[in-house]
Order: sequence, then C-alpha cells, then structure tokens
Amino acid sequence: MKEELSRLKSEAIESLQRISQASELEPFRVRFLGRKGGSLTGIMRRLSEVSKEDRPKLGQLANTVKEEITTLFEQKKKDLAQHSGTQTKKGLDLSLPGRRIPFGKLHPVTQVMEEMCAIFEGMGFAVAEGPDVETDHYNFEALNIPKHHPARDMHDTFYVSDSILLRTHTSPMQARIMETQDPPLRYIAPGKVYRCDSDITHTPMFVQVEGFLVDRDVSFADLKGVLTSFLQQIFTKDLAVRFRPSFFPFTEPSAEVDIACVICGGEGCRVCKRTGWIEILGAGLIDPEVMKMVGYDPDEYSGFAFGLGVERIAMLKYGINDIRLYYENDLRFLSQF
Ligand code: 2U9
Repeated sequence: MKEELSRLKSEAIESLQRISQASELEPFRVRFLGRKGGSLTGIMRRLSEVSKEDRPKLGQLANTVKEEITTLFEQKKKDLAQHSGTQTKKGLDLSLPGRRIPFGKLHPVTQVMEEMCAIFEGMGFAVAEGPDVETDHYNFEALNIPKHHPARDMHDTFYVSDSILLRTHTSPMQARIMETQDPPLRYIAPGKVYRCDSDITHTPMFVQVEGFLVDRDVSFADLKGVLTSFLQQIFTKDLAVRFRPSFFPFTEPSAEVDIACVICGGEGCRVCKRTGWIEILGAGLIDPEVMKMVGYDPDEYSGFAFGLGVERIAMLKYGINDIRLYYENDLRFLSQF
C-alpha cells in the first residue's frame, strides 16, 4: 500500500503538470480526490484490511499524500484563474467564451430612404440610381433651368469646372431615363445631393427621393393620390394632406405639399410654428418644356414629378430637431435607430 500511495502521488503530480485549461480541473479532482470512486478514497477504504500495527502509519501516510495532492491542486486552480483571458504556457485557453462583436446598423437616413423606396415600389415605381457628379446640361439645362437662373449661383452649387458639378437634386437621373426610354414610365431616383448650405435644417450633402410618372392622360389627381398614399404609409396614419400652389422651373403647375403636424396633430405647436401644418415635399405636373427637351410630345403625354428630402422625413418620424446630428458620427445618437 505504501508503494501504491507513492505511485498515486507521482501520477497525480504528472497529471497536474499536464493540465493547461480550467475545464480539466474537475476530472482531475474526481479521479484522485473524489469521495466516490477517487483513487485516494479507495486506498483509505482498504486500510481496514491492513494489520493493526501498520494501520496508523499507513493512515498517516495516506492523509499526507491527500494533503499534498490537494495543495498542488489548489495551487494549479489559482494559477489557471490568474492566467485566464491571457495565453497559458501551452497556448490559448479555448474554453473561454468569445468576446461579443457589436453589430453595426444601417444609418437612420438609409433606413428611412429604404422604407420610402419600398413604399413607392409597392405602387409600381422602379428604382434608378445615377452619378453624383453631373453635367450642367442634365442638372440644369434639361430641367428648364436656364443660364441666368438663381439656382446656378456659386453659393448653392458646388462646381467642379464650368460645366461639371455635384448634382443639386436627383432630377438629372430622371431626365436621363426619359431621354432614353419611351412612356409609360414610373421611376424613383434616390441618392445624395449637394448644396452649399449649413444650419440646423440644412447640410451640404443630403439625401433625396425624387420620382416621376409619364403616360397618356396623367392628371394632378393622380399625383395627389400617389403622394397622399405615400405620406399616410410613411407616417403610418390617416393624416390630412394639403397642396399649396408654388413654382418650380421643371413643373407646371407646381405645388408644395403639407401634412397635418405629426407632433401636435394639427393643434399648433413650436415645430409647426403654430400653423398646424408641416411642409414635407414639392411636386407638380412635368413642364411641357421639359417634355420637349427629353423628346416627348407634350400633346400626347403628360406626367407628374415630386421630390422629398429624406432627412426631413426622418426628423419628423423620430422627433429630431437638428439635421447636423445625422452627420456627426456620434454613436450615442446613431445607435438609437
Ligand atoms: C424631371 C422633371 C421634373 C422633381 C421635383 C420637386 C418638385 C421638389 C424638393 C423637395 C425637397 C427638393 O429635397 S428638396 O429640397 N423637390 O420640390 N422636385 S418636382 O421634378 C422633376 C424632376 C425631373 C425630368
């Protein structure tokens, strides 16, 4: 039994030396020190079979071996705890749980843009994207904005050269489509646009969704139907919509469209400047001059067009009061959406 104890001690020391992961500790404890079926417990149980003279000595020896193995085991446990999370002598502790990698999210403006596109797609519009860097012709000339028009002012437009610029709206894309395809057409053009402006309601880059429909016998009533349906879907309620006469060079007649204030429901508050209405988009029937410029006969075809600022829609949906927050890359703001 003396030899058995000595062998057991050596085996335990060797096993402990091989342990490099916390998960291996419990099987070791059960094997050598466990109350039920542990090797030491087995030897101690057999002490009753030993002669009365040898029993005290062997009992003492068994206790000493048990204490030694227990001390070494506890020391190993401490060592592994200290090294957890770092490399052990034998390599990585693969039993540790992995570090959670935070998921990114789509920018709130992208989320709302995608939502807007999905609503128009539901009404049969196709999506078309085009270049951010445009020619003067498609950004202005083809849209009935002649050379002297104030919209061409250096203070509004970022010019790359005399005839190349950063598009100030996504309308050039619509002109390009009309120029190359025959009616009937139903398209939306989402994307970034650029204007030299910066305050709490303007940023030098912002996102627009513009759209148009061209066919025979298209009327202002069709425009009203499509836009009212869109606004009620994006704000998920049966809200009141009103059309006010306005002017755009590319549409005639033109309208600015208001919705009943989403904050106060039309009662009058700070956001709607006590009017009960919030301006939300611009629209109109495509000007016959634009129709001619893209090669359509305005006596045969008519159409409507509209333009929406995505940041503005998102501000009203989420109650954001400063447009610049979108573009400061502050995760405390962005992660809320
Ligand atoms: C073609 C013909 C007509 C696009 C239109 C508006 C009215 C409009 C503004 C809304 C808010 C721009 O982002 S915003 O500042 N847009 O009011 N846009 S009609 O009309 C077109 C476009 C292309 C060939």
